[in-house]
Amino acid sequence: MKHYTHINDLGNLQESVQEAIALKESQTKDKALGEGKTICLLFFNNSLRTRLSTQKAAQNLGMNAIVMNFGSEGWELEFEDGIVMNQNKSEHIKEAAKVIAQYCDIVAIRAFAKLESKEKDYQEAVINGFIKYAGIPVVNMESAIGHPLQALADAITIEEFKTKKNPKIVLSWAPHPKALPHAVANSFVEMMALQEANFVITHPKGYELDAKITKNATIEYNQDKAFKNADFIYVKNWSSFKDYGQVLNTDVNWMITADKMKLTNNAKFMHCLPVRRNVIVSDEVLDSKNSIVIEQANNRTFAAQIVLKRILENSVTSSAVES
Ligand code: SN0
Repeated sequence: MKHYTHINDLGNLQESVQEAIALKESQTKDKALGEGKTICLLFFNNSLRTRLSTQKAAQNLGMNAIVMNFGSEGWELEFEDGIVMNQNKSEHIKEAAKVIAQYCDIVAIRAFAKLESKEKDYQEAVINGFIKYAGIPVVNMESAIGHPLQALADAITIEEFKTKKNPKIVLSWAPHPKALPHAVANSFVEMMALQEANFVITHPKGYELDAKITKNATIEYNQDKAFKNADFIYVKNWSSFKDYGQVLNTDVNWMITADKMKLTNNAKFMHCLPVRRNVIVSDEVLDSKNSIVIEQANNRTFAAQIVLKRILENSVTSSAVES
């Protein structure tokens, strides 16, 4: 694997999930693989889990990690070609990416959707700019369209907690005061397409995700119906895709409560975090023994470690071929 921008880059998902679970028993067994190698983590947006777990994963593999909060500390980057840079943007991606690539072996990037223009967000200018100009492996730590590290951690968590071969897994929208990106939901749907499960998406009308991503998924607009006999409830807010970036609905009845969870088959509750208590989910559910959000967050380390390991192994093989 050269870059990790999408869950499909892994190849066989189940193999990666099993390898990640096995890794938990001996986290530093591949320490020699990353010795003398450096990863740069560039954040254009806030982070807690992604930053710490990816850094931890890199350290488990013997790598050095350099972290930069690019959004607040970097020069504002220009991504367009041939532009006269006489406005507020100080540095072009061409120089920035090439310079950064000299300091590290892998670059990992977080650059959320701005939710102002679908066309602009879908260009994925930041991540694609680095792929184009850096010439080193690029890892997606949540881009405009996807969050594949989260999706891999989710797959690991489901594998660990499922009690039957074909569990019912529900992705539910829940209300939020801010307009949030589609990335987490998109990658979850794409990951679920690679799993054996009875998968249902539930959200109010107007919150349909990109039809290209949900093309084979079942959508149920009645949340109560969707929750019936569910084994996992995965909750996430996202803004409208059709009315791009708009908050159309803040109906509190979509919040996940203990009563809603009673409709399920004693389902596990999942959320990528950070989560707004008593807006997305009631305290009662989040604090219940069925909530596995902390275990889910723990799996971010092993998801990142599998991804970095695959990239490091690939670079060892490609340099052996070159020499
Ligand atoms: C991000 C999102 O994509 O929805 C990151 C999730 C991993 N979440 C937020 O921005 C939540 C911010 C908030 O104020 O609740």
